Amino acid sequence: MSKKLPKGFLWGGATADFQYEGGFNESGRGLLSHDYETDGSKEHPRHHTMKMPDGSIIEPKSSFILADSVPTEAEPVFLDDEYYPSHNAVDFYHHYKEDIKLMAGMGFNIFRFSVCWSRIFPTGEEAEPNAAGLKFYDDVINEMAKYNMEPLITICHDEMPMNLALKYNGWTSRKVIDAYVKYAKTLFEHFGNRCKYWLTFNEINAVRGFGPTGVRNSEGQDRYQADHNMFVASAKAVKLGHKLIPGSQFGTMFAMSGAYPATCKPEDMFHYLQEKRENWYFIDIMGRGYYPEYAAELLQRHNVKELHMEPEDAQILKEGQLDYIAFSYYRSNTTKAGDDWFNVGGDSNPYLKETPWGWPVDPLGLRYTMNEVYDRIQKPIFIVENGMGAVDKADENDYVEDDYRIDYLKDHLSAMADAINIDHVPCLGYTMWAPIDLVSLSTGEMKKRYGFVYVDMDDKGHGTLKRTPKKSYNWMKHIIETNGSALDE
Ligand code: BGP
Repeated sequence: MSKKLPKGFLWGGATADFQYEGGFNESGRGLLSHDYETDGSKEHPRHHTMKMPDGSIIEPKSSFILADSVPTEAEPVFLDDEYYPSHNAVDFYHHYKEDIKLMAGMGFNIFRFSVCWSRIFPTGEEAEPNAAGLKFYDDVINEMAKYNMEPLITICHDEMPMNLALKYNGWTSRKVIDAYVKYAKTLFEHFGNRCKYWLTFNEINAVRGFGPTGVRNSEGQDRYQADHNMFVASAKAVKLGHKLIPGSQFGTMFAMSGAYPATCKPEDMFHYLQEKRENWYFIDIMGRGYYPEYAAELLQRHNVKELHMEPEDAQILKEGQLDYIAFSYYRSNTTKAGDDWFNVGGDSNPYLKETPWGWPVDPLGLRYTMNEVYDRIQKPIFIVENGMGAVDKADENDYVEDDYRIDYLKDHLSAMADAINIDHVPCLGYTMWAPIDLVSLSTGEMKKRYGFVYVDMDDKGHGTLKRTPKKSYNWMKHIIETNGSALDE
């Protein structure tokens, strides 16, 4: 079966503001929940730098995989001897014209980026948005329009203005729902005439803890209350967006790295079912518009006594259902009875090779996941992140021969094409993570590179920031110009 994709298929790349944009002191941007997060590595997890009332410094681990609780009395503090990658990232803020031109050179017709919430509302609570912040994204979108590239805007990618985190304990408070809806409304009114596709949140099923959700406690009651408030915020935004932008399409992005039972032992199979529900919980509520029956068992397992819901919430969830289901897919893992419920990495699979960061490579898992999500929700899907983090060795001209990345992408895109052409899964498009090298979310490293374009910068932010296309750049260009047919070559 040919790998050629349907006409109008959206081809592009995806990024997140605090990993890509920088410009932390520019255009009146306020502090963001990630600004106090250090770099790290696979062996040394990233952490926040915080000060206790007695002056002592604490370092709570900060990734969503390892999210330590942050004491109520701890205040964020910048330390001179720490490096904070979000401040400059790879400086898209000053390189956007060059980067968009490079993306257009590959034939992208869509570019997924996230708006930095604290660039629009520096504390999250201003009466009026920050005009200079809006102008930056105006400039970005207008630049994209020159190349007929449309935006896919992530309204909130694992972040919030620091003020909202500290003042309200992040998403545990319904005050943050109001702040988010006001922020989303500002984006709809300002960019709605140029943006049809929106994502209300990024990896909502995986985010937790202080950096991603502003919540000091990353487990149990607080985590699931925060999730409920995010469901309501998303549904309100979807409803409002549909009203303000005719023809708009809304998704939320879910982390959908697949899980397999480690064995066919019934206990492992049942654990697998329950672990899958750790993700379905989010997709079912947002994609179908109501809490599923199994939620009671799941919440009990997570020591949640009772979620606070307002009487109108059920109706809001029903009316604010997603139009499409977006997900990230990088890997799969295995699970067995007795494993932790929050098992992001999961166990490895003896049948699969792994990347240097231990992520199993499983292209068929992508086809499986596309089918599984569509079978269940019956709404179009959108693959908004997929890619391979690898150590690239650049030559003296900064050129990288990344055949391993080409292999990874070829196999995954072929599996995607089979899901679309053979299994008939409706899929709006594919945005690869991340077209230009940027800072890793989980480790804060630069050397975990994903891009088609090499950026001269090291793990501590040193380098010229010069952009150089890798071998995969021209390969991807050819795939896009043939709308997938070249995957057969
Ligand atoms: C997803 C996030 C991204 C991103 C990507 C790759 O979880 O939505 O922000 O970074 O994974 O992960 P990492 O950067 O940790 O390799």
